[in-house]
Amino acid sequence: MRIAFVSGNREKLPDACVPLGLLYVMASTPRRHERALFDLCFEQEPEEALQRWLERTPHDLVALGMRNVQNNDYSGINDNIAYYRGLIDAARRVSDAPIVIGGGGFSVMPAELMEHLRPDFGISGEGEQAFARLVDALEVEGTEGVAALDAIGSLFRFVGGVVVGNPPEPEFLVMDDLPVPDRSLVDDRYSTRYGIESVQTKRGCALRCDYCTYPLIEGRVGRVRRPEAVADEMEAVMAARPETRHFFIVDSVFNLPRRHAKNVCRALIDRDWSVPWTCYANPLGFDREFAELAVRAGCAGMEIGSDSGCEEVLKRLRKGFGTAEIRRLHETCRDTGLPDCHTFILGTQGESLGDVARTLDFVRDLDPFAAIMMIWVDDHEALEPALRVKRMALREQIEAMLSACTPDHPNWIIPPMGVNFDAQVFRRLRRGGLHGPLWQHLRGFAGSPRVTGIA
Ligand code: B12
Repeated sequence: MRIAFVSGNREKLPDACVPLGLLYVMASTPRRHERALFDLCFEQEPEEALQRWLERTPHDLVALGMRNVQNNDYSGINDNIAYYRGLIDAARRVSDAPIVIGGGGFSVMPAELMEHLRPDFGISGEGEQAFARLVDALEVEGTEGVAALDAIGSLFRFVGGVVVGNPPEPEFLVMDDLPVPDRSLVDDRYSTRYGIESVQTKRGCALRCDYCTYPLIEGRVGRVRRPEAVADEMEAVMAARPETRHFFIVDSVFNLPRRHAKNVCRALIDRDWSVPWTCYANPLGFDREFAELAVRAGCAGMEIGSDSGCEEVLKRLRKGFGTAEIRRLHETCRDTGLPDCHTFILGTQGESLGDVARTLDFVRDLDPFAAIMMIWVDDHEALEPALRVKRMALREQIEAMLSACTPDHPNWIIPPMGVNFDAQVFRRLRRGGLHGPLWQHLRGFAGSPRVTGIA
């Protein structure tokens, strides 16, 4: 079968991200199939570009990667759905091939997206095995073919006009069994313009944070890679793309399990690794030895989903840690010279304005290297009109509080209000030769602005 893989993602904030998930799926597609990749990230007119490419690329199946439903301030959900619907319609105008969609964005709301986007198939969660089995099943005709489709875990399709989703596979994939993504297929502009690469050291997150969608994508069962395989992959990326300036370890939380994270750091140290990298970290399982190893292994900073400075809110969000653990993490970072950036989400369900004020006080007192302030976005349609009005008023009050704080906190980033976060800031940052997350360039520990060129 000839498969046309299409990466739909065009988001470039905070960075353009290589289509790692789609590359994993491609790498696991049996060699007997022809595979071609088209990445829409840098296309000016994506629908037209897709049509032109499909017209000149013989194919029997279109495999579309959908990474994001939301954008950075979580305001763009409708835009992204309309965009992907436009891509599918455009493909249909020039191609009769079935369309299968998958990716992190698709996986967070697969049934709804099937309805909105109307592809032929959708695969939710890890795609490697399910996609390979779908390709096989599509080659089988009649009732046997239908039975083969029924047996594919997390496959969505229309049966009698209604969306039907198969139950997930009982087992998750073993990461060391998966072929490594082929970076030679990746557009040069990811490394030449943005300089950032992505690497995954494990899948699965056992944490139970109330709102989190990550387990929908990679499950709760942790599956780690051999640390040497991670280091091999990172070295291979540098050999192929020496212009790479930064890596992002895309694991949901890198430091859990702690032993694995330390071993990855040790594998990098053994190879005198020096290219900076960033990861997500959690106050649980964060100790001094890990921080020290990470610094020696080239870590340029860690992003922590601290979420709140209020004990009750942290409990309600089922974070599993309190403010004491956040403080301990910050002190460890400060003592080991590891920049820490904490994300806080203000105005979650049940949170009062007083709770928000307590969180802002907590952040001021904590004084982390950087803080990212998000405002909770409600699903307005699901709210009673009276509650909707109340929640909208709370949002306005939170915005007013944040506006009052910003002059004193140059190291606070507030994406929903465009504070220290818009396309222009990023353009100046990259033009100034600075790579990696923006927050790492905002200030030094002493509080003095480190980079003046971007303010
Ligand atoms: C690391 C990460 C980041 C890093 C990326 C750094 C980098 N250089 O790569 C940073 C911090 C920059 C980031 C930014 C954003 N992110 Co982010 N990110 C992640 C995270 C944790 C991992 C993504 C990843 O690379 N995974 C590893 C790859 C291998 O997995 P994968 O892409 O999911 O692919 C697998 C499956 O999805 C599937 N699959 C993938 N493609 C296809 C295609 C087909 C045809 C099929 C069948 C299957 C398939 O198979 C793959 C292999 O198993 C995920 C959450 C998560 N745990 O997955 C969120 C996530 C992808 N991000 C998300 C979002 C929204 C964003 C942002 C828009 C802003 C934000 N608010 O966070 C920006 C957009 C950036 C961009 N340019 O697109 C959402 C997307 C879904 C949604 N809710 O809209 C996620 C799911 C988190 C969430 N909130 O729910 N992100």
